[in-house]
Amino acid sequence: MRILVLNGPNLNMLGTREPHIYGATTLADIERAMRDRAAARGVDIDFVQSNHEGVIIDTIQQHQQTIGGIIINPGAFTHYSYAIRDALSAVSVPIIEVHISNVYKREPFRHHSVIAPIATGQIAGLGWRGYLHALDWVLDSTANT
Ligand code: CA2
Repeated sequence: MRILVLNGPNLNMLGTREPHIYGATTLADIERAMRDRAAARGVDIDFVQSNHEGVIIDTIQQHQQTIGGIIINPGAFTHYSYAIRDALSAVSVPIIEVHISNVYKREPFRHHSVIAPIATGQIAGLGWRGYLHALDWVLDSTANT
């Protein structure tokens, strides 16, 4: 099985600024941890980051026939991208929305996700480990169904 892990705008900057919000872990660290966990569980991951809405949509469309789940941190697109929501809506695999920070403790504009209503579930505020929990959940739920 392959799992697509998608990260949206500015997440390539993790670990360089705002460590009080996002921690000191870089996106490369997260990718390494996820590849290790995926290998331990016998699955492959495709790990993609883009600052561009269209690239995220193209990636979803290109992978949709070959993946068993999507783990996505859409970054600020979370709060307003109906285009990414529509692309995800066309996919029939589990979709987990991940946020490193607890968006509900932050500015009001971060409290609303246009992705959440079409996602299988959401993890927010558990730091970079939220990605690993999302991966475990997708693999556990797929194994039990
Ligand atoms: O908490 C999250 O994971 C977010 O998806 C992160 C997004 C933010 O717009 C969402 O509301 C919540 C932003 C990521 C920006 O990350 C940076 C990290 C370090 C330096 C600059 C940006």
